[in-house]
Amino acid sequence: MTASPKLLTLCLITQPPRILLGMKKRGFGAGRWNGFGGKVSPGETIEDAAKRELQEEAGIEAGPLTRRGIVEFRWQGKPDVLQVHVFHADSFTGDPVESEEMKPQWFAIEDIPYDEMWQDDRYWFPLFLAGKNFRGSFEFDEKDNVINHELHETAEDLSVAA
Ligand code: 8OG
Repeated sequence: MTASPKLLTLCLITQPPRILLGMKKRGFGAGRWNGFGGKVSPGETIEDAAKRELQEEAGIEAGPLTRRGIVEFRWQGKPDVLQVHVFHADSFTGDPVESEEMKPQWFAIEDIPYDEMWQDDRYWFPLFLAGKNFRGSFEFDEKDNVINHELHETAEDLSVAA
């Protein structure tokens, strides 16, 4: 039986030619570069959670956020489904600072360190970076290798509140 998905946010800030990523220092996904985000709290909108997590993890306040993707993750033989809502901002206020959870760093978009990121990212980042909206679903083995995936661009307006 499939459990109802756990809602998470992921916020990516781009200011071409650069993108802000953070090294996850602890917990789930530790040791990988990623955007900023986490679990949606009860009673919170997904967009408010995205803003809160960006503030908590990188110390900055997002400018207008646009939801650009919805991606689901599952692991072979496990019932849990993570539904990650991917947001984009190209402006923010404040200076990125290291938190207990993340160490922010700017990267040239052409040097995104995919080898040190979740494996699925190299599939969907190109759509994200090309300005497309997307939906996808990834299945991992127990070593977090992608064993199945489905990904498509969508014409849906994902910016509409969830
Ligand atoms: O609260 P916590 O730090 O555990 O939240 C996990 C964060 O990691 C959240 O921002 C969502 C994000 N995330 C996943 N899976 C994946 C993935 O496969 N790729 C990327 N880029 N981010 C992911 O939970």
